[in-house]
Amino acid sequence: MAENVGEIAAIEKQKTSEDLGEETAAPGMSAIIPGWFSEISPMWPGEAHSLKVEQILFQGKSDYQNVVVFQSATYGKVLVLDGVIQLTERDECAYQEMITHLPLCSIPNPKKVLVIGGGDGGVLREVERHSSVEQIDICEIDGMVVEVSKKFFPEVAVGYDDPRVNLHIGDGVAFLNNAAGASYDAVIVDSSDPIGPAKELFEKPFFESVARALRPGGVVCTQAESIWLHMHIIEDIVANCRQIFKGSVNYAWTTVPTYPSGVIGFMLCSTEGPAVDFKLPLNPIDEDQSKGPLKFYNAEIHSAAFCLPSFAKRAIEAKN
Ligand code: 4ZY
Repeated sequence: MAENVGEIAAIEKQKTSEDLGEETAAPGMSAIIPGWFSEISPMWPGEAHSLKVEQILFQGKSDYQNVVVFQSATYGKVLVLDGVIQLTERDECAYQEMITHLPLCSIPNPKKVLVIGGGDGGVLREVERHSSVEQIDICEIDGMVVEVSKKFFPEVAVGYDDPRVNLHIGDGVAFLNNAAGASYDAVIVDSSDPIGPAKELFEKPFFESVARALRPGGVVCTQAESIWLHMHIIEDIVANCRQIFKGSVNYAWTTVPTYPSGVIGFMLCSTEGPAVDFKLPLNPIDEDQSKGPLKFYNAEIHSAAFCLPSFAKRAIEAKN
């Protein structure tokens, strides 16, 4: 870990947008218009969302991916992994609050929670709003993501300050395989896209490991891509989850303006045991003002997140 901090200090440079012309070829930083960051990926061919760059704050290469932080003109600081926007200061609340509170508000008194991925710490910050939670384990593969978040995104990385958190830097698949069976009330999988280090987190054996680690009636919420771009991926996830999770299996979605197509989805499943109705939140979030008010999540948006456009509803129901 200390090695990573040194690496960050060594490669950190103060760059202005004028420098960007020569940065266009840099891995993980693709700009089609000078002074702009454009998100180009085979995961969304033929389109590229762009943000105006004011200053590049950090560029590094970890053992797993390229890591970039830049100051944008309108979305605050932005974290980019392998050329894909992971969070912006302006809209991170939507993703972090929804991926966390959709599962945790669906079961009474969650106590033991596992986060896979989520190295920026934002999901931890949200889990901590639940006073019933006694233990939060997090397994993030890339130590550089944790260090960069602590340095550039303190309001997100604040999640690491809670004594209930146990951070493990390592492979989430191996961590789950070594976890005791039936040990977690909830597992939250905050992954990047299924190319690169997160690929295995979308595959059937991973979902089997999650189900094994959950107690009866325990819940999982995984990042499950965009209905506009990735219906085929979603259909595969749904088909696998229906085979593995014998409680409920539901798809929900929300808006995140800086994610591809402006939306992102979540797969929510429960294991056999006490029934879970994900559409009806039953566990309130504590009104602890020291953590600041929720910016995005509320009980109405929780239930609404499960209402799908007809094309997505048909495709998902066909997997029943
Ligand atoms: N970690 C959340 C996330 C997932 C997918 C994409 C961006 C952010 N593309």
